[in-house]
Amino acid sequence: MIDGWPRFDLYVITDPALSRGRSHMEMARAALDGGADAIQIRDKSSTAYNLSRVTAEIQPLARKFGAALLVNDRVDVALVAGADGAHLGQIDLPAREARHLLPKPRLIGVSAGTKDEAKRAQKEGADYVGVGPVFRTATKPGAGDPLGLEVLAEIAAAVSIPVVAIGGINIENVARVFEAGASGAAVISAVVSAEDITAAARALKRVISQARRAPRPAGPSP
Ligand code: TZP
Ligand code: MG
Repeated sequence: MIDGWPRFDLYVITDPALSRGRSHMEMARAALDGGADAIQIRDKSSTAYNLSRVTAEIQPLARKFGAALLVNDRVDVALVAGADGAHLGQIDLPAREARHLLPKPRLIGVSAGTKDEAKRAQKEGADYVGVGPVFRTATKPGAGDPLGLEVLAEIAAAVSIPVVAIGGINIENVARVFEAGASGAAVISAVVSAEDITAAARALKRVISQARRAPRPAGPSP
């Protein structure tokens, strides 16, 4: 496991529904070439068999790039495929139980849409929370209304584990999620639907690096 994890400046989710026909491996390779720090394999329609094979194939590549590889929803697949971790929604296995199957230093991420969900995920041992949708997105129709940057900032202030913002993030708005206190930006369409996945990831990474260097606006004094 790599020192300093989880550092998820740019977290790219490979969803074949939005990939213009490109495979998980093609998406992952191109995103890693563009500087993605983490890859999540997300495939709601795949069999466990295929998902575990694809994940096992991508893992050595992610390792070579020093990036984390996570599997959406499926702790079992992450485990057998040797992935670095799993990302779990509110209806997936609870983080505390998932941790028995994926002991540290493997990573467990949990989706949270409220402060309470984020705090519970932290208490249950999650390594990071995915918070969203921050902006409006057509990618996940049931994801609900956008939280907006203020709620993102409130959630980020309420937990000490990293907050990875998700939902409708693109080159125009990515800096704002870091200004709001996120430590990472997770994207699907802005990268995997781009004609040139590597260029899209690289451009986002450049803006993220600038945003990280910019001083944070002073918050309320303690
Ligand atoms: N969870 C909350 S919003 C979302 C997920 C998986 C979709 C993010 O996709 P996009 O294309 O980056 O808006
Ligand atoms: Mg899920």
